[in-house]
Amino acid sequence: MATTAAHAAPVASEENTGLWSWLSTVDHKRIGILYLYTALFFLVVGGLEATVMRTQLMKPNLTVVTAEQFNQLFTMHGTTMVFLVIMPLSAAFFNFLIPLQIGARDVAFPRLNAFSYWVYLFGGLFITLPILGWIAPNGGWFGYAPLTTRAYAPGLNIDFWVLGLQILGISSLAAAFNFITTIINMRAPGMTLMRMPMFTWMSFVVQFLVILAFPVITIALVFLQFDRFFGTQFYEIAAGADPLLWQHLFWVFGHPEVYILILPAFGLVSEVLPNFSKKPLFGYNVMVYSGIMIGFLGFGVWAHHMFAVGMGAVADTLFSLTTMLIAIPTGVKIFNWIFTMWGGQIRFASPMKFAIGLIAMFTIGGISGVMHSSPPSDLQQTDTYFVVAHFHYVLFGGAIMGIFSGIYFYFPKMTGRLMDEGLGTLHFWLNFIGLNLTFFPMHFSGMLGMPRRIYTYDAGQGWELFNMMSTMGTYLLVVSTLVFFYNFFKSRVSGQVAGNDPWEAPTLEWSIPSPPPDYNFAQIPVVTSRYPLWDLKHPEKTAGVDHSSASIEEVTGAHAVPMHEETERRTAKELGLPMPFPTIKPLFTALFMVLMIGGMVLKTLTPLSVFVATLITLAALMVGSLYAWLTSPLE
Ligand code: HAS
Ligand code: CU
Repeated sequence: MATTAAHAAPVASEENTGLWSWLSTVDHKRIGILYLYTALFFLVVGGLEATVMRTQLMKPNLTVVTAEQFNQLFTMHGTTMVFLVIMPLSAAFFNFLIPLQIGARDVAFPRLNAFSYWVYLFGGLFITLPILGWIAPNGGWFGYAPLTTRAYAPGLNIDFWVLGLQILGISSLAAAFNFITTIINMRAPGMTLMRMPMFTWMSFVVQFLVILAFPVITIALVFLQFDRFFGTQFYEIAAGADPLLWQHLFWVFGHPEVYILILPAFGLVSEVLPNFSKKPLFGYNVMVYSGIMIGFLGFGVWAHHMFAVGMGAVADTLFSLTTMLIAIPTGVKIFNWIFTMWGGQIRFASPMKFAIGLIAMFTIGGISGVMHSSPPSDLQQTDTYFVVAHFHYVLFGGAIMGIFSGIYFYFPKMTGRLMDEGLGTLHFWLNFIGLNLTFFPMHFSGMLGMPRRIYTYDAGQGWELFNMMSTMGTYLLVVSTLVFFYNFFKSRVSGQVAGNDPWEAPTLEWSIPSPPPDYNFAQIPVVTSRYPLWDLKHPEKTAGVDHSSASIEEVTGAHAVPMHEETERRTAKELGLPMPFPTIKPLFTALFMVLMIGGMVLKTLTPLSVFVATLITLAALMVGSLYAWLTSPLE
């Protein structure tokens, strides 16, 4: 690793670092950091929920929580981890990294970006806080209607869920359009699509999955919202509704959603593995195409979540086949990562440990997925702990491991300091052992028939040992996460100073100071290959790699300006660069919008006149702040 004594201690990326500067920031890097901290906060919340559940299930017939409380815990654990932890952790990287990786000064719509974050924060609090009074959503993260209609779920619980997910969907959609526009329009000269770093590529695919999948759940939720609040009968079986309507809509969203969760992590490890093998990514083109294939196929498999509903042999067969097909592009990625490491100079630093952890753990989860893809096999496994084992291997062993890999890797770019290697190793091993101890036994308890979502069980069914192991594993995961947080906050203050490029990495983000100045690049780089910094510093590593997907003259009509490393730190003003004004208006628009949508809960609590008056007031405030936002100058 390049040592860093020569570099000065890191300075914050803007002169102003007070609270106000965070509330009003439109800088994509700061918004990324806000996403990171908020998602880590929700990780603690979701983790606590899981720990209480595992304590309840440690032994037969415990009474740590009631059945109703348990329902709320598993619903909120799933909802939190999917929508408030993994997606936003990915968003932290979209925000922080994409502009840096493509050589841009910001995202296409910086204020919309701030808006997305604030909607996420307020929406996340809206859906999470009710658990403090045990009135949280209790219908599972999939919220099956008609069980979630007013007739079967009269309380406020599901109202929080329906409205909360609507709010969070707005945040994801706004962000997706923002990143698609950014990637299409704001790449530096010479940064052709086929030269983009793999993280940006996988993120690009994910944004399309978001804009195609989220509208489907939005529609499903609008139906449910209308059934619950205004007496429509979209899910009312007695009135002729199809009992499977919700399941189809939910899983048409829900399956692409799982790839929305995993592809950013795949992108991150595709940055880490070449770096710590000191070799270009094996089969770059195939990696891009397999990511796109996963995205496409992901829309054609949703009914594998419904093999037990009796769709008939033809539908079951078709969905079984499409599901099996997904193993191919996914396997292609696994093998390409392994070939990337093959013959490389491997360094087992923390990011690399987690990346290799992903390869191993995700493969286990992927293979149990392929077992589910066969309907007769799935009928044995569905609604048991076997499924819980499957999706925790892909989500925790895959998505979370990949994100940890990314955090260790990009922490120096974000903060200017390195995380502690010893603590990182400890975190990795505790995490690795804890995760296997928690989730591997679930394959067995599941095969022995233990159903998902039960709050307790009787002794004598052969489940005791496996449940005890799972609970002990969970406690180990708590310890490992504490080690991570300790490392994170300690290194933030006193970690080794990193300098521009502590890992000797190949891509643009490592050419600028850490943390980067608010304008990112003093001079927009001209890119001539996929590995500009290696071409510059280690040409031997990229020798023989085909960089010729498009010539620089083709793209820019100009001759290449050689890339250089930026070391000076001047302000945007000194450089004469116009930067977007910070503004707090998107925060207010987000706040009033969340209050307006969330205010729907008043429908069953207050007289109609109060309800209508409140909603109209909040709508007026939202429109007012939106108007103020749209009419204020940009830069
Ligand atoms: Fe899944 C249920 C099938 C990937 C997440 N999945 C879930 C649920 C979640 C989830 C959250 O077919 C539960 C939802 C709920 O609450 O009910 N899943 C698959 C398949 C894949 C897969 C085939 N899942 C994911 C990823 C997730 C995720 C990624 C999140 C990050 N999943 C299912 C099915 C169900 C399901 C059913 C419903 C179960 C039920 O009854 O409820 C694939 O994308 C995995 C592909 C990856 C690999 C590993 C690498 C490939 C290599 C190539 C060689 C392998 C071969 C296969 C040729 C396969 C190394 C050999 C096969 C053997 C059996 C040996
Ligand atoms: Cu699926």
